Amino acid sequence: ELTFYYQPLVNLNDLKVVKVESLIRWFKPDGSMIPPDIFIPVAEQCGLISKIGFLAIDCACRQLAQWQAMGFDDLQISVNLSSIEFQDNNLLQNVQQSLRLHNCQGNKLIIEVTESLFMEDKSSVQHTMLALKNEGVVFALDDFGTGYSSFSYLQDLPISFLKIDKSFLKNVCTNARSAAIARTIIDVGINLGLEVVAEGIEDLATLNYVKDNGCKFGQGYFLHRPMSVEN
Ligand code: G
Ligand code: MN
Repeated sequence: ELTFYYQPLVNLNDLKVVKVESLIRWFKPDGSMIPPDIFIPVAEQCGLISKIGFLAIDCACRQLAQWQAMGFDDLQISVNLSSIEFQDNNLLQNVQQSLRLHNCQGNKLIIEVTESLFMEDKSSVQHTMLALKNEGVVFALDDFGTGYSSFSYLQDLPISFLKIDKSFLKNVCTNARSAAIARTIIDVGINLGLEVVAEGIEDLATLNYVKDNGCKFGQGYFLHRPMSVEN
């Protein structure tokens, strides 16, 4: 009953799809959907999360290989991992296994983590990230600005993409504070040499705002909704 939806991420200059984010979905036989923020914490508590983490990585690599075989050579795919999934002892091994099995280059796989990871032991997080980076894997910091936005972790961890949380972009055109926060996060990302992604773009005005402020990548219902691979 677990499946993956895929939401494209575009270059805001030409609107070309450059990456795809994989999003886990649980559809019950009656067609109803249980959102991941409900079942992931339960899976974490009952010990099933390790299998879900592996499934997410393996399905992403398999799907990427299929798209590459269709000619989308430069496409990258991202997977969302919770802090508990990220700290799974088998993570590195699982990533290596899936990359090899599906014949994927590590630099085509992006792992999205959230700032909650910043509450864990920095040297252990850094160690895991460096080991994965050694395989080519790239990191994105998701939902940025809503958690423990530590500059010290931003300084020390090998993060390539900063994803501005959608809550700041929702009111960018009506709320001066949201606009200031969005603009400031874009500046932080640019000044740190990171690629900035605006997520949750729902209209043209928001797209133009982030683009005019230097944001290179965007994602959101205005551009593309998450969809099944058939769609
Ligand atoms: O935590 P993360 O940023 O990975 O969450 C992605 C979630 O946000 C997905 O479940 C996706 O369906 C949802 N999402 C994607 N684009 C938009 C959007 O434009 N608006 C809103 N409200 N949600 C979105
Ligand atoms: Mn994400």
